[in-house]
Amino acid sequence: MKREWILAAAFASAIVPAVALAADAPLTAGEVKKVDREAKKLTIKHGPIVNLRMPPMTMVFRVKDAALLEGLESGAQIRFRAEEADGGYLVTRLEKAKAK
Ligand SMILES: [Cu+2]
Repeated sequence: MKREWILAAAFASAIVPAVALAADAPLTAGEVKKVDREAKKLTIKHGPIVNLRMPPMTMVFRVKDAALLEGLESGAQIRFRAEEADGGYLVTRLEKAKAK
């Protein structure tokens, strides 16, 4: 019984962080610098992106779906999720940050 418990604890501590990173990484805060609806691209000044191990910077992302750009203007504060795809970075989730 005790041995099983130790194994379970070891398993959980090894697995949970990886799963949390993949599925449930926190959204990254950012400020929209430029919206290119035609090319489905977004320039974002972003904070650290945990799942991509990326430090804060301003860069261009492609967006998965043009609908993510709806009602978005430069200067907007957002929270977003980005993933690596096809040699670039793709925004897969985006929401407007709550007004301060
Ligand atoms: Cu970046």
